[in-house]
Amino acid sequence: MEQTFFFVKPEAVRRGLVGIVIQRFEARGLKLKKLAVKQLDKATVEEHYAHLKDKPFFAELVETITDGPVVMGVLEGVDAIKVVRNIVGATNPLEAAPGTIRGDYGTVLPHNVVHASDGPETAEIEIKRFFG
Ligand code: IDP
Ligand code: MG
Repeated sequence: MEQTFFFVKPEAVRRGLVGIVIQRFEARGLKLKKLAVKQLDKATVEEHYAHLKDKPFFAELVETITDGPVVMGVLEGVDAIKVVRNIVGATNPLEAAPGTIRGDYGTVLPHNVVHASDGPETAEIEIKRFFG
């Protein structure tokens, strides 16, 4: 069993997509181990996206993740990190395959409905960062 971290981004929370996102994970057999609604602060989000700090869209990205509450959680299952990334789909909703969350509900970057950890090291760090 493996654990991974996700959050539904504020724009998608405002659009009422929380239930749909969690439904997709549960339907695939993943178990919710933790779940919380939280307004993230700027410092935490800047740390979370530090690998992108030199990108031209960094400020806008941080703004969109701090302009309302996220719904964040920990999921557990066999190969959970890879399975969740597959359910979530490609980063750019315009390129994400239909049937993926981003391919079905994403609009235009930086909005793409949901964040999910991309590997074992980041999953461990993110679970600690957001759930302590
Ligand atoms: P990921 O979310 O699929 O792991 P990352 O490359 O880690 O993708 O990027 C983190 C987030 O930054 C994306 O989910 C998206 O919200 C935003 N982002 C990535 N690339 C762009 C871009 O070219 N323009 C605007 N926002 C972007
Ligand atoms: Mg990423």
